[in-house]
Amino acid sequence: MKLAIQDNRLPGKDISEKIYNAEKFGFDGLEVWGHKLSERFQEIKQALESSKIKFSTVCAGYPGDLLGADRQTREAAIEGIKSLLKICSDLGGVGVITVPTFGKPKIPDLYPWISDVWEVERRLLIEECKILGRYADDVGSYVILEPINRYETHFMNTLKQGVEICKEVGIEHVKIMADFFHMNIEEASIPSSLEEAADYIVHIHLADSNRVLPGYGHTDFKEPFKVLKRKGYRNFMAFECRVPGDPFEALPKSVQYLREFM
Ligand code: LER
Ligand code: MN
Repeated sequence: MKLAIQDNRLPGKDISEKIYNAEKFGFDGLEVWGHKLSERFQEIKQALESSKIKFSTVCAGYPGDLLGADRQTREAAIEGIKSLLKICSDLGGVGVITVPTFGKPKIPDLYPWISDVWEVERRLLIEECKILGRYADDVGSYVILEPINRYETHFMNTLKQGVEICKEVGIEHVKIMADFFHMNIEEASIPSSLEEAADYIVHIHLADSNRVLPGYGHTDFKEPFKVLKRKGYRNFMAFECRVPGDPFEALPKSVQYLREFM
């Protein structure tokens, strides 16, 4: 179990200073947003070379929409994710966080073929994940499907729904992640859900119940971390949360708080 943080949560005038601060605060890894990542590739690579911080993950930021209504939108997402998978692999990271779609369904009701839109979306995503998964196998970084809470998407809200998709895709480099903020809304029990999905989890996002730093809300981290330890989880857990007050105080404090349960 290693702690990472998204670069936009870190203080610092540029990526080198942010990475320097991340190391000082006790983090092991860095997650970055995928938008225009090719333009930032060199500076990130260089900054990481003089630090103990490893590259963790790319968080979305690709164009299009995997469950968009037209082919152009879906192809843009597929090509965008492929290009991020390659960059992630070149930076030595785990994979690219992929949210199938945000908001309401865009695919029309296909009555009388399949009138359940969720089923059309599910089948479409499986085919897209097969294309992405074959490419991901080749470059060696994961397509990381992220279940998101119901207020952000109608599609794939729980770890179990994500695991079902991975099983149907059946390709090594298509897996899921677990985000503590979304799980706090959608899962009946965070430890039990982690336990059941453990074999498919390759990444984690950390936030407290209010999406502030761990330690600032009412989410229990002790029991879930026990499960992850028992299941042999070795990958990153990246902070995706608001940092209140002075980051030089709040970030190391939250790291220390979590380390007690790790
Ligand atoms: C969105 O709420 C989220 O959790 C991110 O990881 C994906 O953009
Ligand atoms: Mn997340």
